[in-house]
Amino acid sequence: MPDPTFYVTTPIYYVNDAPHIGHGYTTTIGDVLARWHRQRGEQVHYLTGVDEHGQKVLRKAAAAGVSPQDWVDRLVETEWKPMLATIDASNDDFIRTTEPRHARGVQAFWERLNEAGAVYRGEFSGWYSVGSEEFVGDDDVRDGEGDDAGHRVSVLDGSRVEHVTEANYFFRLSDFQQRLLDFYDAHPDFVQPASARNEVVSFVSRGLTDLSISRSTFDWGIPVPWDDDHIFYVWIEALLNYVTAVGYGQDEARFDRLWPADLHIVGKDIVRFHAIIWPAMLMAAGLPVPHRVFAHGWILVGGQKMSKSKANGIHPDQIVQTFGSDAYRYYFTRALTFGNDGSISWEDIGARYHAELANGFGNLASRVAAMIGKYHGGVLPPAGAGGAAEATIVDGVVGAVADAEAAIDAVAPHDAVAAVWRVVDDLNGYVTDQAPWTVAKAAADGDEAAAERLATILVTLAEGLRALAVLLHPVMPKATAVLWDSLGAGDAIGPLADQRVADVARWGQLPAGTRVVKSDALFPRIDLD
Ligand code: ME8
Repeated sequence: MPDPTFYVTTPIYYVNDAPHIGHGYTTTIGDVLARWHRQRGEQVHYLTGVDEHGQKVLRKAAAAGVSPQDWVDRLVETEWKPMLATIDASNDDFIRTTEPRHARGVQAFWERLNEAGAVYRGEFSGWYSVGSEEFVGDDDVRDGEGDDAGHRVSVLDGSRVEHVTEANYFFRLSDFQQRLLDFYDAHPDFVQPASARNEVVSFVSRGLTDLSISRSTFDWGIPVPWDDDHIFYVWIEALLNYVTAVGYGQDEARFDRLWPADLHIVGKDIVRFHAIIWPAMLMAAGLPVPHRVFAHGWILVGGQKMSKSKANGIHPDQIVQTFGSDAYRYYFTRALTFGNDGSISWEDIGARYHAELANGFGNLASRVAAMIGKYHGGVLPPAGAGGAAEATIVDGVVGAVADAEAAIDAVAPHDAVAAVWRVVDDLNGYVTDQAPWTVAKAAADGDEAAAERLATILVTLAEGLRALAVLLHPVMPKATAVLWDSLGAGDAIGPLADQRVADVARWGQLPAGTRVVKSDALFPRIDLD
């Protein structure tokens, strides 16, 4: 049996501008899930990338006085790829929609739908929002206010709309209403969380109109193969990145192995595209539909949605430079409930950094290594028989693993970290309760039972840290690698990346004689003034 595959994606982001922590957020959560699934032994494929076509990018390039291709080439190299390194993303691929592999797959896909009669030629006359690259129905526009006075805006997201009339090709989306409703019924977990599912089901229940799939008034896009005067509408080619990146139309064996995707992670702004238009396109092509679309909420700064167009966009670099990439990843995974909106602030990041990372986890790691150094010369002793306190620690790890696994399956990474953090708290409580320094004094005075007890305590703590290094590796890859080395686990057990979640609670993996060396502080205190 080959290892099961887990194919997870982020949206592909528009390269009209630099990334901010909203993009960093989606990518971080995707990365935590990808790393966790790798630690289960699954064949993970984690895809992210950029959406390079559309009028938003075109206009930005024009305003900068460069060609759109030059604009995207520059931003991808100077901003978007570096962002992935900044947050320590472990994506397996990065797709750009200007790549030939994408254009070929897009053209093959729509050629197939055109030949199947799912496409017709018509005229579009209505509203278009360049901000959200979306056609907006007459009932969904209103008069703008403030800066937008004198313009019409979309009620969906407040972006300005323009009236366009152009010859277009249309996809018979309206044919799919019942099939989609039946599909949502048969697959209650397809769109999550419940708020997103309700939005989607009620939208489809009201009826669907056919969708314009081409544009004919500018030429920054992928050409429609059967009509040179048209390019594809940006969304209906962008969605196809999820299949063109894994071999659609080019490497059928690879495509069959990876498709359908297990999970599309998206922000709630784009759930309709992913849960209505995308499955309908796939159904029309006779292709399997992804297993799950999970929509997360907004990161709010000062109570407002952060966005590229507002001045409140924070770049991931700004946080990573102060706190490091591990703390960045930890904060966004732990502090926000995935699926809900959540406010962030520098004060909150600093408070969690010190309370949870520096004092809670980092201090535990350094105390344990220091005690093994002080009482046993940095060499792990053989453990004596454990008692009730040790059994509680082991049971706690077993429970944490089970709860974290369930949380990962439910796409609740915040709950997974909270479950693992119970082990941090248990171990800190265990140190206080067992007071190894007192036991060490008795052992030094020649009490043999105390010497054995001390050994048991130290080994229990080292094993507990070993478990934490594995369980927290998906969230904090750097600090856990330092901890792993400090525990001598690389030599004694093997590379951290090869450890399996299923083995974490198996005690006794660090043999007597393992050299434990105190590392630099995992999370040094930071002067936030
Ligand atoms: O929509 N909070 O690209 P985009 C949390 N190209 N997440 C946020 C956020 C915020 N304040 N702001 C943005 C597009 N995001 C299309 C996608 S996919 C085939 C095409 C995240 O650059 C969130 O994931 O506008 C949201 O869905 C995405 O960025 C939108 O990125």
